[in-house]
Amino acid sequence: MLKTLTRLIKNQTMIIGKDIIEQYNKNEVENFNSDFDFLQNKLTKAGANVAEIVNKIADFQVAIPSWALGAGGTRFGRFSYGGEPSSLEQKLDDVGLIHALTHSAGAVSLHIPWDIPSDVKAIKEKAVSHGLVFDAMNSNTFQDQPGAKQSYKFGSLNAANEDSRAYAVEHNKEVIRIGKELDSKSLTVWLADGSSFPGQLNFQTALSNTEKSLKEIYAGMPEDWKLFIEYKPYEPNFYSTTIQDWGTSFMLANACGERAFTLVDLGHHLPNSNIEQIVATLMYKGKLGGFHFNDSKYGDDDLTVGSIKPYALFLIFNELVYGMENNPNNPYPAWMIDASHNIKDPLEDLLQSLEAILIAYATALLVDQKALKEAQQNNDVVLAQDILQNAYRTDVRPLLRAARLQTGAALDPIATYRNLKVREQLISERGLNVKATGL
Ligand SMILES: [Mn+2]
Repeated sequence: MLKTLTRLIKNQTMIIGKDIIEQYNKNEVENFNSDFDFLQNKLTKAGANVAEIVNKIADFQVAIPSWALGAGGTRFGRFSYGGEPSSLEQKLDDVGLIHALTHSAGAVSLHIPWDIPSDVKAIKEKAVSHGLVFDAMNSNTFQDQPGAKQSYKFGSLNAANEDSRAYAVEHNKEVIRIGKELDSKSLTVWLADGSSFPGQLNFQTALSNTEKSLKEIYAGMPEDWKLFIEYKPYEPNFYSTTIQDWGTSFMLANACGERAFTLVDLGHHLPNSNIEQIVATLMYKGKLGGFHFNDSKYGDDDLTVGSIKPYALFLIFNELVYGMENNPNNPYPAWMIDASHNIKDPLEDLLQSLEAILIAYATALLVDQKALKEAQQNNDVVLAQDILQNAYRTDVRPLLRAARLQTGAALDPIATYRNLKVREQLISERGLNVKATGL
């Protein structure tokens, strides 16, 4: 049964063809049609352009990071998941499976040195075969690699030790070199740099060292590249982090130049931060370059997108949609899921995250911006809130399914994934006790 539904190509790689997906969609298309007709009528009557919204959903692509395909861990332990990808090729295959099921994950974000391609040409061909492009490259100066000539124990770009700083700058330049070969166009820098005890660091020296180092990296980028500077308030350092918040990142991006931007990671804020306002502020200044999706209850929990605070996610998307329409000075943001999964099947978790992202995007597209502006102008607080919540409370899932039907993706990606026994097949191909590289 399995063999007839999935195709094995020469190196035993599982791919899901459009014909197989079509076959599964047939069972659900009737239910879909009635749900979609109902919603389409309702939205059209309210003045929405449904076809345009469906096209926008179909076009929305989120990069999958290479480290999200294996089971993540906590500092207390890690529980492996069978069939994890143990090479860059297999990681691309996994992203390819997600993309085949959703047509929303057409990009992959690599982490260096975990994913240095040994054969660039073969890797590029593999990506093309899955319809994938290489999004932002990620450098790693938060851990020492075997044989490292300098240590990042006391910082990298901010380090008091000049040799550590130079070593970290050189690593970022190496990441750019690899990224250029893969036709990536951006570099994301996230630093663990900070201090765990008062007095450990001179704040101004650390900041000044970071600025100088980032400027050197920026100067080493090709003209058509962007630099994304990611901030985070704490962890792994618990007293101070040198790039602790959006303001610090924004300041450093401005110091570097016009192709440097702030990157917002949803989990990198103190509890109850108004992230939607941060998004609005950055887009107003044309400086929101990258976006990392996840969800959290307390800190950088890296939970499935939309699993804890779906309304906050909607409000954030409302600002993103507003900014994409009203801030032409802001580049189109680079979207990525930045989550780490400890107990779920990583691929199912990514499918859930993609669904949550697209739901938030679709509901934000339903916000009647004209009516909202009027309500704000009239100081009609009740109406303004209602306009947002009317959009939020609309079940937009038929719009997502319409987009997937349009692109040949699965009406129900997780059910199709399970029906096709993808995980079982990955385990039989790769084994039960493999560990994704980098984890
Ligand atoms: Mn991140």
